[in-house]
Amino acid sequence: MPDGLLEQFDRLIEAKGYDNRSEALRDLVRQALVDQTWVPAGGTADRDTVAVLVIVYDHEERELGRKLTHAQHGHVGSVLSSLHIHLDERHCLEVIVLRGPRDAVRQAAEGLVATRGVKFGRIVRATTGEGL
Ligand code: NI
Repeated sequence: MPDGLLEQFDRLIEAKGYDNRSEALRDLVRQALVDQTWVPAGGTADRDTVAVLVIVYDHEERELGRKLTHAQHGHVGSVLSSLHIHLDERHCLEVIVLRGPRDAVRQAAEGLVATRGVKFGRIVRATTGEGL
């Protein structure tokens, strides 16, 4: 590895609080392997996986609260749990944990984020940890 690159890497891992390069490298490799399982062209469409979804929406707009709850019931095999927080009189934040075959989880998560009226949506493409 070029010296300049290694120096930058050492500064990065110190800033992130790693004890040594090995720890940091292990995390980078694991992250790359998890990311790879989510690549659409990968042969892992049926792989058991986990995703965490965060959405913020106005529950009074277009009956959105009801629609989003209805959509989650439609994916009852994938939705493991959800946490609902009333942020103010209108806005809600939900954290939804999904598990199941990769493409089913992806479809459920992306469908919820794409629901009209959702103001913020972020999907964390995670893993069951198996094999890492
Ligand atoms: Ni609410």
